[in-house]
Amino acid sequence: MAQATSSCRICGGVLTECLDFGTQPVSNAFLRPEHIGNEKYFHLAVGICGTCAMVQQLEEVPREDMFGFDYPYRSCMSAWMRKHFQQTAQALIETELAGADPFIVEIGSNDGIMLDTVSQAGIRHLGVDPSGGPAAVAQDKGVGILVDYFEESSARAIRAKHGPADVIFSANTISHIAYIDSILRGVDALLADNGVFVVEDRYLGDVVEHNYFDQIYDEHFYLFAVHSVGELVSRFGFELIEAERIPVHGGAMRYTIARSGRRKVSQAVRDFVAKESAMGLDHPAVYEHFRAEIKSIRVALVDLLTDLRAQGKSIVGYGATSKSATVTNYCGIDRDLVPYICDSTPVKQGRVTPGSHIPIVPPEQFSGPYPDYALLFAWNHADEIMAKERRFRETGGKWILYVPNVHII
Ligand code: DWN
Ligand code: SAH
Ligand code: ZN
Repeated sequence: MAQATSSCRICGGVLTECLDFGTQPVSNAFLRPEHIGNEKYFHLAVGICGTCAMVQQLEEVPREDMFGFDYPYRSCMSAWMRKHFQQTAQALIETELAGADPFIVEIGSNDGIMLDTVSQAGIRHLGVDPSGGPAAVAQDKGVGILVDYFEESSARAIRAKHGPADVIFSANTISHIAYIDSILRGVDALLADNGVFVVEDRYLGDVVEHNYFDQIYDEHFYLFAVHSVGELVSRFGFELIEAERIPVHGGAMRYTIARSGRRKVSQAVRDFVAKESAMGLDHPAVYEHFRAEIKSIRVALVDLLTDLRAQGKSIVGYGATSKSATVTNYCGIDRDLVPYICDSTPVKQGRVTPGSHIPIVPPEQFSGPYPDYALLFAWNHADEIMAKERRFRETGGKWILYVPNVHII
């Protein structure tokens, strides 16, 4: 049963525990085989605030354990995501960045997937990201990066050096930052009076509706909804003025935030808030159904993989995602069930997955020879990967997916 545990990081309200995944490793800590046994674990549990409705984790992993030079995620691995961020950048260039000498700051710029387009347009920009590995990739493309954590102090230093930002952009990052109050004070210090703070992140409504339980892992400290983001920003002198659905990562939202009273609030914001309330997203009861669904996915997936292996079928994983840490460790999937995972990220290859210790190999190994089944951990890139690996199905191979339920394609 759900129980009250601790207090909200944002407003101090009472948190009700909704989901408990037990002990989990740091999700992006892919390790060299010789380092097995030397891993960091934490307790992955999620609660909802009775006051501001923000869904958040109950235990915080120290930021240095998650991010740093070795952070292996490279946003540019997906052609779909490259196109998405080119379009996002282009739209900002034509609107908010159309004035004289505009300046944009990105929080969590990774390998420059978004700022590359801005930089090529000759617009003043600065990416801020503490992970030196992906930052070096961005710098090689000519994107300006400050290798640091964005927070109030670094934001003030950027303002002093470069002046106010017309746009502060952040995708799939501020939800990763437990100290989000410092982020918003930093935005307040850096943003121009009529500037906008644009945030993209996976949407809580989709996570609950489509059983995306693997979107819950250490980095996803907060799970945003329109209502909770509106409440959050209002505490720091801002207003949520626009909310738009975006077709990435299984279902996401773009939030546009301005200083309070500066811009008109769109009807879409009010409509989403009403819809979320009707769904019960702001109430712990909605998570009881989600919790039951997660348990049945675990049973169905492990049963399927075990049966297939007993029949002598070969199975490999595809996409060593951060999400796969929750799937493999919560379900108890190890290399006996899935002997290896194919992934196109060079820095992940030759390593093993955190906790479950499944080796990661280059995608070239997928076809040599094809397995009978492939477990698609990167389900959010299903169209792109299935198109790329079309010969797998043409030659009789089958994909296994586990969201919104376990099924075979
Ligand atoms: O929020 C986050 C998102 C933006 O990225 C971060 N917390 C970390 C990360 O999450 P993820 O690791 O679950 O992201 P992806 O984009 O689902 O990861 C896809 C993985 O699959 C990558 O390791 C690359 C790989 N891949 C591949 O092998 N072949 C991806 C594509 C598109 C491919 O064709
Ligand atoms: N924006 C990219 C990357 C998301 S991964 C995309 O959507 O694909 C999250 C990124 O946030 C990582 O590159 C990580 O290093 C960065 N990050 C984590 N904490 C941060 C902080 N306090 N300030 C800036 N970036 C941060
Ligand atoms: Zn709260």
